[in-house]
Amino acid sequence: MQKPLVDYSLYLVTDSTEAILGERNLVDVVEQAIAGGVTVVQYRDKTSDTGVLIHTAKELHKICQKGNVPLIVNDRVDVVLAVGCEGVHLGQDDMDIVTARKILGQDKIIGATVSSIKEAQVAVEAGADYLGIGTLYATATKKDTKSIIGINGIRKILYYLSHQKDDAAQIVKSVCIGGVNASNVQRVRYQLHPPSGSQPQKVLDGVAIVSAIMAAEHPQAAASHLKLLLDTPPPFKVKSTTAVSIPETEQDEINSIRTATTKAIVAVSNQKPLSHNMTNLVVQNFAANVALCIGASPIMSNNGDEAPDLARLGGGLVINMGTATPDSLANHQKAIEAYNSVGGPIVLDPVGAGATAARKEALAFLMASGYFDLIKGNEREIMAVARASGFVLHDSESKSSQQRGVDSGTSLFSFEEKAYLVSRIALRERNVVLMTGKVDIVSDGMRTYSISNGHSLLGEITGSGCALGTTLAAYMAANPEDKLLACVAGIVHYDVAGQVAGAGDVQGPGTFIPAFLDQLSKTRTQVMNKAYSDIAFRM
Ligand code: 3NM
Repeated sequence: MQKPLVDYSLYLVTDSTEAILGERNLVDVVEQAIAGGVTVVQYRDKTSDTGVLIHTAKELHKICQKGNVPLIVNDRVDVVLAVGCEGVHLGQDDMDIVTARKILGQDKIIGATVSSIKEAQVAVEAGADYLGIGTLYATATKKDTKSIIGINGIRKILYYLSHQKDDAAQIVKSVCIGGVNASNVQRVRYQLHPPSGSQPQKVLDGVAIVSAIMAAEHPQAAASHLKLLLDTPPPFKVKSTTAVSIPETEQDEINSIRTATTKAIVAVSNQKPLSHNMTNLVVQNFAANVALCIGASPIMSNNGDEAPDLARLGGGLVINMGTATPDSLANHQKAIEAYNSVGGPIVLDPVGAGATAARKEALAFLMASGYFDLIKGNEREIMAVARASGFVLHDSESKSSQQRGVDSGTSLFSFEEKAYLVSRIALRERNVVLMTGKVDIVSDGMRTYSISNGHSLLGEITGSGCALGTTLAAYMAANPEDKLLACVAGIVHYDVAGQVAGAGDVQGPGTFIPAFLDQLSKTRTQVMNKAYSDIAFRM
């Protein structure tokens, strides 16, 4: 017998516990999952006696063979031998791979759980056929996982493997595991594929899933939905179809940004895109007024259940973490799924993300829940995002970046350092990142721009940062072909209006608000009427 060629794309790991399987029959559930398109099955049962394990594995093997899908048994080399199935999956505390290989021979598949470069190196050298890399995200299915390594931890292991000279590292297959479900599977795959034009790198061969299939009410439908998601490019990617070209000279670049900005402002006015805000009470009124003034259509709804209907209207969503609670997070999660599934742009505004442990957790939860086209925040907030994205900041930076309120505080970094951090996060998250401040820095990882318009009074009124999120959601919705330039246009519109309003006849923050709203609307009308000869913005 030859080692089977395995399609690892949708790898089901079973679970026989009450919490996941309930009263249902394991073999029935797995049979449905195979009918839905699962490509490999791992029988994982940590508690049953050997007799039960062998009996169940035999039953599973029959249906796997019928569906032409390999069966792998977790931990138990003896059960693999007794049943004659295709392979074994070994955790770090299980039998070592070399011994298992001696017992099972060359024709069986051996997989290994790894969560670090060192473990990956050991497993590959010992001859593992595939690696189960995790834990990607915290999961209720397995609470005693060693470490949550996130997208970045997985990326590091794949990067390490790509750069090894030996064949074993090149041919070893990989799946990720931990918290993968229908709402994040496309983003996980997308973020683990390097952007085109960058160095070639190993990509994941599949995703390993327990609860999103095993605990689903209809395992067949759940599996086929996941398979469809894996087989189709993510909607947030499909919508941005224009290839991004970078002009040759700086002047050409500025000119092209001016043209794009004018076009984007007109597009928002013409399309009146919905700006759906899930935000805190403090800023709702102001943000809704800002949306109207820039030409968008605001809706302030924190109810996740109506997000799917709203997402179909083609607008953008703002998730503002200002007053995050377990209830609001559950609503946010539903909305993220709804917008991600139709490719509607989402802005994450991690308000005060560095201030408390609860907010740091909320940020990690949201970043695991879906794909954000734009993450915007002040310096402290973006540093919290950097940490959630897997950057290791030095202790001194971490301590001094402890946020007190939601205000921005004094700067810790030079402009160059900030620009570098912003572009690195954008590259890692494969999205647009904006750090607001005296000078706004925005990047998609390839192109980084700074915009130094605006006015100090913008920092003295509540909600100006949140309403910029409202603006940018509408801008990205109306200008999906290049989200970075859509954001630049929105920032320019917003900041120039602030600059002109602040330079006018205002007495202070109170009179600044109406003057600012007037200017937002005037700028737009003038651009629409072509009366605005040139937008005087500084890049
Ligand atoms: N192993 P779900 S995480 C079986 O990190 C298992 O090694 C993990 O379950 C690891 O898909 C995990 O329901 C459970 O999140 C994954």
